[in-house]
Amino acid sequence: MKSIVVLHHLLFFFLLFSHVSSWKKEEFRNCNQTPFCKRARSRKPQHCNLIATDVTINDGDLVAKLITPNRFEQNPDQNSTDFQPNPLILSLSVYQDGILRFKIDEDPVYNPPKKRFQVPDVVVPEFESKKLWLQRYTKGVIDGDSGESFFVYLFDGYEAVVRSDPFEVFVREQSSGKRVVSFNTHGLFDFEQLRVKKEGDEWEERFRTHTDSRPFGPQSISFDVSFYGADFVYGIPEHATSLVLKPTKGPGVEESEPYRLFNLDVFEYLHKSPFGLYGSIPFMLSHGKSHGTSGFFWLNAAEMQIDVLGTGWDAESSIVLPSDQKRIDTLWMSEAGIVDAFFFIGPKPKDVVKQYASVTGTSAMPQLFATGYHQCRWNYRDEEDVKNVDSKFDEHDIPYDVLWLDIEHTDGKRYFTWDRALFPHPEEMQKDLFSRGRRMVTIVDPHIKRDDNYHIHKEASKNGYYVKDASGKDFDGWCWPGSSSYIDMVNPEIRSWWADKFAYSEYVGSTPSLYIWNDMNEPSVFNGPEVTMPRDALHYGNVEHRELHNAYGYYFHMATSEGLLKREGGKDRPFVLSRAFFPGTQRYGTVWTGDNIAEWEHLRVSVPMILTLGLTGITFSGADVGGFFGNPDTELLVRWYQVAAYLPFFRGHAHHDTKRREPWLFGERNTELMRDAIRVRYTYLPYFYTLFREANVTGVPVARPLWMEFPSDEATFNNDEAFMVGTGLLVQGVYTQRARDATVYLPSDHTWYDLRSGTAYKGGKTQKVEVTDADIPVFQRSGTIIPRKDRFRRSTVQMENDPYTLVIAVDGSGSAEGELYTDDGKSYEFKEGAYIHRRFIFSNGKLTSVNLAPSTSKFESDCTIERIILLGHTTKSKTARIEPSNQVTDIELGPLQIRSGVRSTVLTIRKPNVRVSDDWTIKLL
Ligand code: NBV
Repeated sequence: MKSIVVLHHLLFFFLLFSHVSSWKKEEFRNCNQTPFCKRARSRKPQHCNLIATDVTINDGDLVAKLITPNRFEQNPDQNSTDFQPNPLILSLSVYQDGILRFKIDEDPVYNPPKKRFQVPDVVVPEFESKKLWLQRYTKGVIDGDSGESFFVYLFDGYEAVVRSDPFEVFVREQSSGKRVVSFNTHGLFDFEQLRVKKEGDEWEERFRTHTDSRPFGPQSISFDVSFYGADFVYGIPEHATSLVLKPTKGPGVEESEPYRLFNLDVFEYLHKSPFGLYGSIPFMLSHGKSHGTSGFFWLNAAEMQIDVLGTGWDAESSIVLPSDQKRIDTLWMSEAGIVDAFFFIGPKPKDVVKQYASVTGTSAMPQLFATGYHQCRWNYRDEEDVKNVDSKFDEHDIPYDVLWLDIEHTDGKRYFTWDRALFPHPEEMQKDLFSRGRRMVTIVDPHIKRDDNYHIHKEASKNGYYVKDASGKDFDGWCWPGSSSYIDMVNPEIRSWWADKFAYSEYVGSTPSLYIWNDMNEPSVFNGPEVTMPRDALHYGNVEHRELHNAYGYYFHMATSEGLLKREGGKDRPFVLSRAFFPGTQRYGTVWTGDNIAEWEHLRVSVPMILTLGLTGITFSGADVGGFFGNPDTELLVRWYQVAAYLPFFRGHAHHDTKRREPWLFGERNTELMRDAIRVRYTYLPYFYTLFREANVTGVPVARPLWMEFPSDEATFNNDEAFMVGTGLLVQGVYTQRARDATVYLPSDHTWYDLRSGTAYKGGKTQKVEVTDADIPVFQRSGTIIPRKDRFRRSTVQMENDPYTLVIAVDGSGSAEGELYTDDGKSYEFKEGAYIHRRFIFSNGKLTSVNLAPSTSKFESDCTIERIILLGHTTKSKTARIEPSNQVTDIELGPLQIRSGVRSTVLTIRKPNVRVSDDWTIKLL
């Protein structure tokens, strides 16, 4: 019997992987195979005939009923089960800083068969305190309307309008009447109300060999959203596609799929596709020259599909809209849930990301080590392998901070255990790494092996902690360990139990320098429909999986992150990498873009994917360096290091079938190139850390699309081959073989300094710059000051007391500004004000360091500034005086970069040796 089972398992894995050599379209549903999507997509403008009525102010919200005017004539029998449709309830609230939230749900008065799912745990509690308690609305008629409209104040110069007939919600500028963003302008709103199943209703849905019982029938919602003054729309990750979201429907648009948001484990994904990947964030931004930036966010965790409608898609409709405003229309469709929607008025790009962050939270402040380089592979085989890889980094003088272990380190894919034959001394191994300042990460996936001798399974099944199948039994699916069940992370009590599993006493073999990686949390179920959990599976509170699918991985990540917090008594900041994500993920950790391929096009698409994540709240993200599947040729691998060194999360990773590709395996020259790329990253860590802090406070991402920094420079709007790191660095990726030059657009009227040679370029132009194998073009913008640590060390820990270099790039008026943030790099004491935060201001030949931290700050550092590099400074100073000490120091020519072989020299103030924590001024004489 046992051997038959084993054979069956083998056959299963053979079938699973033998035929899957690349992305298989037919394994995933397209819109036509997804009935709710097909229905919504086929509706014509003005389909919706709802009107808003019975408007009142209730608990600070504007509340209205949405009714079908002639519903009584259609079906006067209110007691009949097919009495349809019932009025819906609209409630609209206004929040500080230009945020409008509105919800549309069924009215409980009509006793719908079930309460529809509203996503909890995403909106941060502080958001509620920003609500502006509405007292009143004004009534009026908009030109050419048959019904009334209701106006409420939204923000300085902006108002929200609920139009009664036809029903529409929009935001407009008060003075000009110009619209910003609107809902149901094209009348595509549709809300399938829950009802009791009647005889003859066929609610089951089939896809390939799977049947979805759909016990609650159709319950989808769809509507149109329009962005005004928009040249482009962005956001809604995760798709491997350009930064700008191209139209998916409309005249001249090759009929394509809508952008799908459905968390899936997609094998060998394509580098150009609207299909859903591992995570979902239903947040779209629009940007244009006239209005600026605005945003729309739909908090909903069910499958979603979104069309970007090309100009002229509505040619046949009779809706008249102002023709003096450019517009992009979009269609949003979801399988279940409610309308819980947010408008963000911007009007600047950073305003919109801040507005979104005030709803879903800003990113967690990472520990300093996590911003360094990570080395991963599926798998580092055993303790000796680990020791060997670690020592090679030292032998080759390559800095790194974290070594990762994939699934093979466990005892038969039972997470929280070790394969003791391969890893007999896990604690010693971690301590040994840590003695050189390095950490380890192990993988913990959500599928739990159904093995009665496995303590996690025993407890979970005994306590009823698993997700249930449609019949109420523990859901049993196939994954790495074979037959597996999945913890129901939606329940806070279960999350707390899971979090306890990370206690050192529970996770035997773990130490404080061990951190966690959550993979497969879409969740991936090998034998499930579309490789995931059936939609009719049941969660805590009788919530169907279809209603919260996209949030499952988020809850798993949350519980794991809480575990790391708990094990340290809340002292240390957790580090947890997750593949699946949802709005709010940024509060719990880091994300990577999953199983990419070792191809140039995948290197290229990693940039817009990471920029999009940053725009939608998740700033700490990265792609597998080198590409997960396949073997990169050496040139691609080197370029990948050079680009990724400037992206927030920097980790090399590879599939077990690939050749080893640690940076020293490709000959001396290539080792040197990869070492240089990693070293450059380490020199910029003070800058990155300062930017992570900015993201932590405001929500503005570390890596930014050019248009975020140059919102009125149209040439930047659809550039996704270059990106900004903060306000100061422009990085131009190189994505082709044997590149000898690169065409770089340098925005606005700034001067840009090539950081390889110090050469100054004029902005507002496209420049052709030389490219060698040694690095990619990176420019510092005039007017900025960037802190670096240029001494070579082997990990972030060893850099702790190193002195800084400041690179000042002066603008036309001889001025520049920049910031430095630093703290203990690991604890939460920064929340109590224990940090150093300085603003450096250079003007009139004087550099001043101004304190931005509380004067009571308890964080101390003896770090000094050992060098100040001046780019574009023209006066011929020979010395500089430091105040208040009155000490005089030399100015001479020094090297620009720490990278080997670079000979360019620039004006340098040598050894001012002022402390970063002090107030001082350095005056050029
Ligand atoms: O755990 C194995 C891999 C992992 O290396 C990779 O990074 C994940 O994205 N995991 C997927 C499962 C198998 C992929 C074929």
